[in-house]
Amino acid sequence: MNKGRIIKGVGGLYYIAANGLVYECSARGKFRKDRITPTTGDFVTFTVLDRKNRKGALDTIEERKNILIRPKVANIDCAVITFAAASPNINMDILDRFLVLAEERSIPEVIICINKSDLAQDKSNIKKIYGAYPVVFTSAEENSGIDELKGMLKGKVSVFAGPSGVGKSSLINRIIPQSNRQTGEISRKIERGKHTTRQVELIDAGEDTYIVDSPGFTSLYLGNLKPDELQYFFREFKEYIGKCRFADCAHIHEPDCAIKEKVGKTIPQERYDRFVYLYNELRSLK
Ligand SMILES: Nc1nc2c(ncn2[C@@H]2O[C@H](COP(=O)(O)OP(=O)(O)OP(=O)(O)O)[C@@H](O)[C@H]2O)c(=O)[nH]1
Ligand SMILES: [Mg+2]
Ligand SMILES: [Zn+2]
Repeated sequence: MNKGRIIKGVGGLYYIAANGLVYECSARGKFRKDRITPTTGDFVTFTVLDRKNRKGALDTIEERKNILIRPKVANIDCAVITFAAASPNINMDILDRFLVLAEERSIPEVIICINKSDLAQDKSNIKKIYGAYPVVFTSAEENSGIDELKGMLKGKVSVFAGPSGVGKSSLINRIIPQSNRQTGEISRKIERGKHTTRQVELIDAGEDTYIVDSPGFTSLYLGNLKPDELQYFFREFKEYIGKCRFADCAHIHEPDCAIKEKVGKTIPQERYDRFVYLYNELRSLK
């Protein structure tokens, strides 16, 4: 029995990386019976059936620590939420929603990456507002900030996510030159023409480091979230939750609210305002 990790799945075959080699494996029938679909990122055990041609059979899947739906990938260590300093401009609404989703999905690390820093200075105070997260400025065009970003991803599985055209694939090409990701308008045209599910792949960056590219999105819905859960997904609130006068404090209008007391101090006003906005949105959806 061997241990490995699924790096991609194509037409019922799974490519499993183990000890520096990749094995092509078919899944044994029991997964279908248990309604478990092997997913990119899964830690698995498998049996080698043909050592020379590196073929095998997938036996078991370890319990997942987290899973994303789009792109469908499991056991992520890090999400790199990518925006452009300009063209397109930073969309704070999408940024805030994505941060909430990343926390809700239990992704241990979240990095905010502002690409295209060759086009504009940061006028958005990103570092001040989002000080709870590491922020890195890059230019895939000028090859700046790439080493810093690469250093932050070492030894992890990281998913690049963010709006279309911000330079996710361009950054991945800089970090892993041999990855040859499609970039620019061509990639989007091809994408729109496709109706099949996209292939999700862990791209090997060496040294136990993997990167997942994903197609851009234009909006994000927090659909299934309950309004009262939202507070747990604002990292800035964490140490104050449970310290309000009322145990069920919503941190909106209540007196002696430990969160509101910190707004403008350790909790940036902008983040609190966004919490109130999203809280009201979730309530109106109920
Ligand atoms: N000026 C400048 N342009 C960049 C930079 N990075 C990427 N671009 C350009 O921006 C365009 C979009 O880049 P992509 O890498 O395809 O963007 P993406 O985020 O992968 O887009 P989707 O795959 O559609 O989600 C391309 O024309 C790139 O050449 C940068 O740092 N500076
Ligand atoms: Mg892309
Ligand atoms: Zn409160």
